[in-house]
Amino acid sequence: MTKAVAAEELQAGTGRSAFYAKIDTGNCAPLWEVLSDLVRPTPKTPCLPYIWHWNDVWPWIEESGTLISAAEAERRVIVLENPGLRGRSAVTHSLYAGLQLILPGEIAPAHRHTQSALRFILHGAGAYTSVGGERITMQVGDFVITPSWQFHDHGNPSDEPMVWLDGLDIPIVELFDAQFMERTDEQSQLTTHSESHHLAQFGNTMKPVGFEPRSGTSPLCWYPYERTRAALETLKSGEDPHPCWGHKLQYLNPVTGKSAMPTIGTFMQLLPAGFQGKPYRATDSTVYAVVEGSGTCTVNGEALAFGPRDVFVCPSWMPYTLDASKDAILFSFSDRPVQQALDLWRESL
Ligand code: GTQ
Repeated sequence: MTKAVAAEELQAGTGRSAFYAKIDTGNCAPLWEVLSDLVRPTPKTPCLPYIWHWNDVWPWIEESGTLISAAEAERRVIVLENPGLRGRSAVTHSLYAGLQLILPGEIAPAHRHTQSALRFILHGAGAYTSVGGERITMQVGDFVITPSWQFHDHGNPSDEPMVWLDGLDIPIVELFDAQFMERTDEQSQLTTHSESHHLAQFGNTMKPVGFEPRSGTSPLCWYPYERTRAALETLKSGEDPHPCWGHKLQYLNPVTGKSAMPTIGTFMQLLPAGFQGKPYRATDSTVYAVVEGSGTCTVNGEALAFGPRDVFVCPSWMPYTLDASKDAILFSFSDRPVQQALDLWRESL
């Protein structure tokens, strides 16, 4: 091939497809065809803004209770699948969410897995989860942690159905192919501690002398709503709300001062009635659950009107605003601690 012909071919791009086909047989591919998709000026996510209204999903949750028991299902959960990620059991690109129903008298048997889980209680009172030898009876608005590789079982000795939002790092653990899970013969674990033992140990900005953390997850597995709500009310009466997020607190591991869970950041915020938030965006796609009040989240121009027990998603880097018509209290979670640990997290406001 002469130099002149080579230059012409180069210009026209002929000969490339034959080359691609040739290297394809050896599991090789040309970067330049995909580079601009791989290394982008700003984030691109398959995750879409979406809201699950409680009134729409509650009949389906109830119906699931007539079709399968908690024992047979192991966990009777309606998975919240992001419309941009259907079939992948993902609420955002990195996290999983579902609505778990446990009926009076039921037990969801003990198991453990490397995935970490959070429970955020939406409906009912009196069901418990046992974790680390402590049986935690849950109320609406409580945030409960199931740390990685800790046995946990759930039960409902009350006389009403209970529903909570499960948030797990399933897609993150899947990315690393680091999944393990185990069952045990015992249906429910022996309880060695009273309900508020860990709260007494770690819930007062103190810790037992001699305590050394064995993992990054908070040794305090239960953050009762009563306390969180009281804190937000105090902030509301004592300071101006932040222009984007109102009064917002992050749940912490009281021993390390870091995020309560190593892979999932968890937050609770109060938007005072009449609040009209300024636009905000961050690289952590965020799942919100409404505890009280109502308002509108506008994501990329799309208005999501929310009320109690609704769950909605704000995807990575899409600007969104939060407005409240009545005092609104929102729980939220995202992969922020993972992004921060990897020097990836960014926000703009
Ligand atoms: O409660 O252990 O929503 O293992 C998904 C997987 C809940 C649980 C889910 C689980 C659990």
